[in-house]
Amino acid sequence: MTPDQLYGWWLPARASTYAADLDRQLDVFHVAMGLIFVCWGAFMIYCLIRYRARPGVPAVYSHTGIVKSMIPDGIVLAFELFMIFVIGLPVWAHVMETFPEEKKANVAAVIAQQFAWNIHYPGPDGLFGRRDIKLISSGNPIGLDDADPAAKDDLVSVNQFHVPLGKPTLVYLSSMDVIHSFNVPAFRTKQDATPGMRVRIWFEPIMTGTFEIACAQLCGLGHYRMRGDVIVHTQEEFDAWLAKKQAEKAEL
Ligand SMILES: [Cu+2]
Repeated sequence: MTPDQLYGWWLPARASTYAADLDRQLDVFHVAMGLIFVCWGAFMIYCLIRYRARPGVPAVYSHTGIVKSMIPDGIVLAFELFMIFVIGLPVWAHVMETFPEEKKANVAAVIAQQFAWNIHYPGPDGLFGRRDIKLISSGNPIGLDDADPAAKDDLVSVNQFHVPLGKPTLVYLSSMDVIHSFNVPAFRTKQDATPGMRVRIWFEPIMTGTFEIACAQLCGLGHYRMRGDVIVHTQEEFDAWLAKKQAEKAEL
């Protein structure tokens, strides 16, 4: 897909398994809110006309009928609760609380910093090497401890997040400094990265291509340039990329 096709004048293309579900929520809620807006507006106009000031008709100050007047409120409230808990919650739970199994997923850690996305892949052993803030340098942006055996096969990239098609990617998201927000609009993925916390998020792409990562939390002067790419490969391409990177690392 060209960027024009990906990011048109409306929502971006739906490039993950849950994008369509979330978009449907957006549509349903907009229609429902529009309906409530029109109904309340019509009711207000009705009241303005029905109870307008007229010569010879005195105002009536009365508290009778308060229960009856609560009925429309109750109906709207029940409708809103239905929308949230019956329509909205299952999709929320699917996206935010139903995680893919680590064994069956592509696993990576994303460490946000002012103003870049560091991607840490555990390598073939599936174990993340130890990270130490004291080891951070320009050549070692995440402070990976090379003395740790689990770190030997780890890969690190900056702003380029390579993932395979056809399986979910599980991300351990954290931040080194301030609050950032990991946002991939085409996947409808968005999660704050908070210092001191490591949170899990996941997505499963449904097409190959390059999809923008944006920081969705104003995080400092360079916020605007805190962008990266998720590059979705076929599994074969992804394996080849991993092998190439491993070979490059072995040469160092
Ligand atoms: Cu940021």
